[in-house]
Amino acid sequence: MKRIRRSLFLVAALLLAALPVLAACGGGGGNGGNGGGDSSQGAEGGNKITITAEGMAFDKDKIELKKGQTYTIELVNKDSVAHDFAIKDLGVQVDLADPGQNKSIEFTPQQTGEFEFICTVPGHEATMNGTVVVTE
Ligand SMILES: [Cu+2]
Repeated sequence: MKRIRRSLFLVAALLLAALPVLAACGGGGGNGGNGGGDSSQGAEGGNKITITAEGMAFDKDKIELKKGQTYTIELVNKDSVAHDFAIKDLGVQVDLADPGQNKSIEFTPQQTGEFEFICTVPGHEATMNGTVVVTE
């Protein structure tokens, strides 16, 4: 009896000693996983702006950007006539996209404020326009 008790005590003591080590390992692994998820989201998720042109209109009338962040602006032309996309005050000009074409540029806003975006094809600005809002 005495021997069995002693060995049980030893096993219990060993388990208790090992628990903090196991807990520390588990916590470290979890944090590493979270960090990886965040960084991949920043690279792909928020920085692509897709603007679709269809029926002589853009699908957005407001685009919100952060100063100093780099964006890819993609114009998707689902209309039956050619369109482009420009923010003249910021020097942004996406090339003319024929029907069914996509055109894109990279752009990093360097100033805050509200700026008008339009399609520069003559006669289109009346229905193809909106506002870009750049904040800190
Ligand atoms: Cu147009």
